[in-house]
Amino acid sequence: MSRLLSVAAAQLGPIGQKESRLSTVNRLIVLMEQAVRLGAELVVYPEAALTAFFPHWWIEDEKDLDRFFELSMPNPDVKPLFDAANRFNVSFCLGYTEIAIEEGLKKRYNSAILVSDGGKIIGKYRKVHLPGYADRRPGDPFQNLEKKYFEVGNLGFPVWEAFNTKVGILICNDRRWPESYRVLALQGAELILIGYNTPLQNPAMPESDALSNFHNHLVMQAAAYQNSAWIIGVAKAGIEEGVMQIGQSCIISPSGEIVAQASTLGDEVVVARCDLDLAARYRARVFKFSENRRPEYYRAISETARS
Ligand code: CDT
Repeated sequence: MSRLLSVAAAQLGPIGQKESRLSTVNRLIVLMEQAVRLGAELVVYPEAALTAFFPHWWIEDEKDLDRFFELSMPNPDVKPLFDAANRFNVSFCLGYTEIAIEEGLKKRYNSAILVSDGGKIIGKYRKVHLPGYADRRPGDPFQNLEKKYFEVGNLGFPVWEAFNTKVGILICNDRRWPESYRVLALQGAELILIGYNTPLQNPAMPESDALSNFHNHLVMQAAAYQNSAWIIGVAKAGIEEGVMQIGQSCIISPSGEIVAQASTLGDEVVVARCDLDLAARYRARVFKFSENRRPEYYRAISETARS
């Protein structure tokens, strides 16, 4: 008997700066319902799926900043999504921005949770690779201030047993780093869930703007193949508060092929039936990590590498 899992990439269009949590959570529930009608057992939402992607703006006032963050999960605003998951008997992965009090100090993270079909949190990941800057770039068409607003994630790269497999989460810029996928795959992850908010433009390197969509798929398709894993990449797309964000949400097989892809830049669901045994087959027959990797060779290099 194959291990089959139907997964939905639930892409979001833009979220307005002033859009209420009620409105956004309703959109997430509509997408969940569509996904369930298409047979999905797991629904994957984008990075920071409850708000506009505020790291694109310089925000000085702490109260203004706080309104983009969640203090607990599920909180009363987000509870209807958990209730819907319970009602529809479907699991979900949700990106959101989090305030945590640690040793009496207020910390901010760019986080994502995996929630079971009973509405229980299975696990949480906090983004490790934070792009951009901590300072303002007045000449840029928009800001990229993740280093100002977030701490580097302190939960490592966890993998959870669920859906008859092992699952890991990455968040946006993490997907550009081969190490992110590798540490999940080495722990046995066969399914990797990724949400992103990716501007079409990179003010630090405008000459690469025409390749933004290509690079998005390049990194995830290569990683799916090299790590023998299913990858679900989900965008918040479209023009959000003046910033054009790429779409291309997709479901990628361990062969590296895209098996389902969104065709719009708005709220849209695509579903694919993922054969988890295909991940196991690629791992056993093509790569055999335990037999063929050469960690002793890599270690010497990673200990000295600086750039
Ligand atoms: N949210 C996020 O991590 N965005 C970054 C933008 C970097 S510009 C290339 C990303 O890697 O998509």
